[in-house]
Amino acid sequence: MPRTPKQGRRKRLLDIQETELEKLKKFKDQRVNNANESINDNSSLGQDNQMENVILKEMIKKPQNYGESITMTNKIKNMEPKSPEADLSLDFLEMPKICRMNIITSENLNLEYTKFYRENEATSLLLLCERDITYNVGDLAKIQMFGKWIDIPRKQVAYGDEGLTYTFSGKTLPANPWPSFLNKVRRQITQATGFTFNFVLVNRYKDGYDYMGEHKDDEKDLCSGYPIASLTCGQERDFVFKHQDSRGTKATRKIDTVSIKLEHGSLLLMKQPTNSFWYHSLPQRKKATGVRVNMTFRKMEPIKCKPYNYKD
Ligand SMILES: O=C(O)CCC(=O)C(=O)O
Repeated sequence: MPRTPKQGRRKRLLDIQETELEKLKKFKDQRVNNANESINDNSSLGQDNQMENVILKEMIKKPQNYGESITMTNKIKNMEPKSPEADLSLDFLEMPKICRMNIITSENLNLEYTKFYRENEATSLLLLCERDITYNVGDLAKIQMFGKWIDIPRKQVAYGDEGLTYTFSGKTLPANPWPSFLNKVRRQITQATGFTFNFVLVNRYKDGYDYMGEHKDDEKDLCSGYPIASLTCGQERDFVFKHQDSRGTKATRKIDTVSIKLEHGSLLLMKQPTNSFWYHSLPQRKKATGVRVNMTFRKMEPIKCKPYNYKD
């Protein structure tokens, strides 16, 4: 008997989950083996290899090239956000056993980059985001640019500890309570990096037409000098850093732009003094067709957060 559209959609979702589960089982076993092998192979790591999670740091000479591109899953295009049929579990999000941080530097640029989640986990996280995140609309989805209020060219929402807000581009965003899956991601990033975070800004780019313009994350309500951890899932996109002295028509020196392809499941740590000297942006890439969700985990200074006023 032919399926109704609803039954068809339900079947597609079940198929996706079944395949993901099978792949995950295989991948989980393999990763435990790999992790054990790598730890055994690196006996010279000293104390670190006694820890449950090992952080390795590697210097990258050429920051441009970060491996094969990931074709974004088309699955989510068929999936309705908050679909009651989708029963994704947090067990998908396993802590990486080995975290190899690639160090990317230039003048006053201090970044660390790693493929944090494997493909399957990153896809599950993306599916969870697509299902469970409700993005801001109306005034909360506008920012001020050259005195005019405009709709942001993407979707955005913030989560964090009670009472925190983030004020930028003339707008104060309140933190919604942590959903459990984002709390888990936050804990895992802390375990891997050693840094704690009390706030996350989530940006969703429906395709390569959505973007984020050049800016610095140097607002007063951020804990000064503290790193920002940027986790990406979905469509791979270029993330571009430009030194403030080398920007636009008023450039006083030539400093090479640093462009990083942020892969599905990747983690970028922006450490000080990067945000005092470098602007960053996610430019349009019109050939990119997939959805991308980015989470920037931040540490806000509670006493510096503006109270949220619903008239803001
Ligand atoms: O989506 C991205 O990777 C850009 C995020 C970003 O620049 C920000 O949240 O300040």
